[in-house]
Amino acid sequence: MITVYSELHKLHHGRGEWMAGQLVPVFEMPRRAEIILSRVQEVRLGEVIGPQEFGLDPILRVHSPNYVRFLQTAWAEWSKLGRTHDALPYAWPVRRMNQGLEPQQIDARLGFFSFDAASPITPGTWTAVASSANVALTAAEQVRGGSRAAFALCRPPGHHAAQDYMGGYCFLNNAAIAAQYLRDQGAERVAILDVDYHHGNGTQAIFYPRADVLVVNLHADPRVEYPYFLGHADERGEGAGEGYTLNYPMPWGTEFPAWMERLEHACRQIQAYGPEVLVVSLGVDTFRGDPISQFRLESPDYLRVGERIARLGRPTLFVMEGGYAVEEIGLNAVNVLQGFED
Ligand code: Q9C
Ligand code: ZN
Repeated sequence: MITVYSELHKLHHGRGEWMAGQLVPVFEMPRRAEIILSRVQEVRLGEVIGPQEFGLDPILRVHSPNYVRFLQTAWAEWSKLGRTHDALPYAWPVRRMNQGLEPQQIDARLGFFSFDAASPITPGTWTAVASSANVALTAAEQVRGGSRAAFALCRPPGHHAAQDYMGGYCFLNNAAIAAQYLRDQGAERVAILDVDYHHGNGTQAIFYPRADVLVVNLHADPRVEYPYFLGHADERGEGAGEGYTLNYPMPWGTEFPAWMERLEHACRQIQAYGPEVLVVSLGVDTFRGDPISQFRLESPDYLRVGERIARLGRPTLFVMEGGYAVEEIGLNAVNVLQGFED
């Protein structure tokens, strides 16, 4: 299968993220994508191509204009104050504080357009996130053009970003942008299967009222795990979208057999929906050795994951999301793709 990759991801390299009362070195680092690329090349998965430029239109089909403008200008506004270190928010509007009016000052804007302090903005962040979206869109074009599958080696990841907020290392929702693009190019029904350890709150929020994009999440229970405020089992969509959001929260310590039971159930729901295209939000932070996660999948398990997804028999776009056991991330992610292919 073809991999789409851009070196521009390296322009996004935060120094620290806020965790447990401390600024700690970022987990979401450029080396992640480099190791995945090396593994793609090592196993000769297929050709590696660069992204085409799609411009702002497909991004604006998912994200609000104000939010996109914020991402484009945040670093300039921040550095105008003489700040040379990464931009991070420190104050957020909560219940009964903000009526949706966009603030002017950069610290207020950072809080207004985010839900955590784990997603630093650096001088190259906009260029990197725009190129990550182009990577997903280019891979979507491959699938649209008749390929059985394509791999978007996206970095930064995207599934925590919603219409108008960043968070969880995510700025633009690459999978959602690709899914919307596939809809706009004529696919009647698209399914998104999110297997990242964390709930894909951004993707869920974007498609929550809609029946034309089925969103299925397998993830750690938000009662105990980030992103905490979305992804419970009783969230099933709203209005016309009711029944088209499916959540499979699992406890800390979940092992592969229990995880695979949920994947089996999820795949049957996807089969019944009958999507023209499948988008997989591919996180491998379900790995036992992941430094911020609590599931226990082993490297060979990822081959089985790919095999099961392949049995859905749909044109499939894999979009890279999380995974922080950096030395093993290439093996684990590419195992899914190899399992899919054999
Ligand atoms: N104690 C993705 O996998 N911080 N994002 C969690 C854990 C945020 C993960 C802190 C994790 C975001 C794309
Ligand atoms: Zn994750």
